Amino acid sequence: MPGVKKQALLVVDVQNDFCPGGTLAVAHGDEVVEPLNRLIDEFLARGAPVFKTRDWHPPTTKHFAKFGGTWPVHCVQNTKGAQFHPQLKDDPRIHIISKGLGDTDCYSGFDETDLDDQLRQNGVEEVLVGGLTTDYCVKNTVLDALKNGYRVKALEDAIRAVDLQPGDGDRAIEEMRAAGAEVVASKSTPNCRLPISDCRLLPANKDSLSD
Ligand code: VGL
Ligand code: ZN
Repeated sequence: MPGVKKQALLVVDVQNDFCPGGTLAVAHGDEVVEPLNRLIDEFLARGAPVFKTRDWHPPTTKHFAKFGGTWPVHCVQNTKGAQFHPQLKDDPRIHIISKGLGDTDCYSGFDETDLDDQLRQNGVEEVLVGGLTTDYCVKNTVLDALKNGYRVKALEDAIRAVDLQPGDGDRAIEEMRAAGAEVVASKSTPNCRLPISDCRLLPANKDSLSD
């Protein structure tokens, strides 16, 4: 249908270690779960693709401070900290993308993964991105998606920042916007149980009609 972009939802790193109680906990990280669950339901209901990325590090990696990197040990493969938040919707139709498998930081879901191939195979033109963390993996995933030619909507109420330096999250939002991402409220995005071709007629989705 002309003017309608095929969308995918990208849920970035909503894992225990980035949530309160985790080893790299982000303030209010768990608050992204509710808006993202709503969108996961909506996307699945209209047959649109949903991707979850996960940080999936080996026990020894230069990503961790104790081996020369930046971060406390987090999201080690097959540990509880690497599991998705227990309340985050699970469904066999959701594609899982594991990243950070070696010594490189891999802050982007596109870094050393087949995410771009999978999006292309699904005919995706626009991605909605939410999750953790605003200033690292969300930002880098958004910037790479733009570089790879996708339209991007960053879900402002469904992301949270590490804020190693105060203001990092706000600066990351400005960087994403400057690079061409739209920064939107998750509720302004398609929210109906009709196929996308009917969904676009609802007032809440008028923005997906323009271009
Ligand atoms: C992330 C720091 C280290 C992220 C991953 O998911 O944003 N941040 N590893
Ligand atoms: Zn990491």
